[in-house]
Amino acid sequence: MKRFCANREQMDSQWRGLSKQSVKVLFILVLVGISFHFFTGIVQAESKKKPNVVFIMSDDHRWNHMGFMGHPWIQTPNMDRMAKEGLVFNNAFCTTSLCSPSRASFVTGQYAHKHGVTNNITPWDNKNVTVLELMKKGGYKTAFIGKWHMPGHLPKLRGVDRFITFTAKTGQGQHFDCPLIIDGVETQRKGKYLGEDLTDFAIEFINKEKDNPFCLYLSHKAPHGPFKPPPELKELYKDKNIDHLPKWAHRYAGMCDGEIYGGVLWNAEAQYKKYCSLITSLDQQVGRVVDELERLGIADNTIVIYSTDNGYFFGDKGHFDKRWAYEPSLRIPFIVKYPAGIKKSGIRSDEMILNVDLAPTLLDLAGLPVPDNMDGKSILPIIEGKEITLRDAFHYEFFKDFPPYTVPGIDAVRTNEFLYIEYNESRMKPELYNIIKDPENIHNLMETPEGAKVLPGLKIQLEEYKRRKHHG
Ligand SMILES: [Ca+2]
Repeated sequence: MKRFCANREQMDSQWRGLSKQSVKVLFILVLVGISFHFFTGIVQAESKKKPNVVFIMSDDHRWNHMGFMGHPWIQTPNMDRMAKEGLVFNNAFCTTSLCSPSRASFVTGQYAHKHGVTNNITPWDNKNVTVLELMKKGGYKTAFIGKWHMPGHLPKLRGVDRFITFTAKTGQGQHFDCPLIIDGVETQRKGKYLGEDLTDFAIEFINKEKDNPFCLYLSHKAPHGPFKPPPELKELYKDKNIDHLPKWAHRYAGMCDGEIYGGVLWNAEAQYKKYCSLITSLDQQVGRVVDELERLGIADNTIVIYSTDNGYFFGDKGHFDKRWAYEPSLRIPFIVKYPAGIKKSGIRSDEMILNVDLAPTLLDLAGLPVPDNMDGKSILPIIEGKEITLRDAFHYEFFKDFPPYTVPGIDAVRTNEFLYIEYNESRMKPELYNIIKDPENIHNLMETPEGAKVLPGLKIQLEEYKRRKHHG
């Protein structure tokens, strides 16, 4: 018994001794385990963290008016840097070259004939589902900041944590002192320059949501007319010449094609320089957003896309503004900066991409399903360096505009080589151009041997587009 007790005491003592050692060991093991699990968790969470999205849209930015595109004097250092560090799409197009229809196409991924905003006076139907709504459902914090410019009442936009916009001048806004509707409350903004004001709100949103996946849709008015740059940039280009513009952009050009206002009364040269100054001011605002992402240390996992709603004529074929189905009107800039996703920076893609591709691309990026009723396709594989062909042609549509605009309804097919245009309810005859040989769309190939070779195929293609347009 004693022995037993002695043994027991010994055992107890040994057990107590062992117990202390074991507790230490266990404690260390648990600590190591917890730490390992904790840090692994962080790494996994970081690696699985959904990318943030910043889409910066401008208004009427002619596709080649950036320094990196070879413009002789325009200053766009921030866009140039985006191009250098990111990916530029050489062949990006809008499916309708007009503000409201194209904006609705960007935000819904659908053609105008589907989302219903066919021109600047047909109302936005709030049954339309926006990409922001889908991103919100997918766990993103979302904001629409800037120019909404859809006809009809300002919608109670679903799926946005912030909605800052304006209704001034029928949704066009104004570059100075533009009242904003901030989450439904109209607020005076005396002394503010719109581009800067919107960017301030964008930066505020980014800072607030920097730890969440967020999707910011920042929609600028610039460089849309009236061309009113900030005072410090007003004279920036006064000593530059406009020799690089098409001859029709010069003084008397506007007298052709009924464009007297654009060419003569409007003083194209002075207006053009202000337009370019506006682009430079826009570039500064783009730079502020990109810099802020870097300052916050979230630039790597944030995709920044810069584009515009439609192209812009500056005297090409005697036209100013947009709407027509010619190259300067169809083409839009499209730059992507996404350090974590782009395998090789500073490259150009020749893939044909469209405004309707934005929404499916963002959903794809977020790992969310793309609804069947979206017309666009995700360009994410191209961004990630995969060799794929999305399409080799697209349908351009334009719905008859209202007075004083005289542009008729248009259906056109644009392939990589040809542009075939038909006009609706108009006496204007079809036109056909070889894009490669004739990028300025001067030589109509209708009723020529070259045209006769390709016309049948293009007509079949366009008929198919029109069938889908009218019958879904
Ligand atoms: Ca526009």
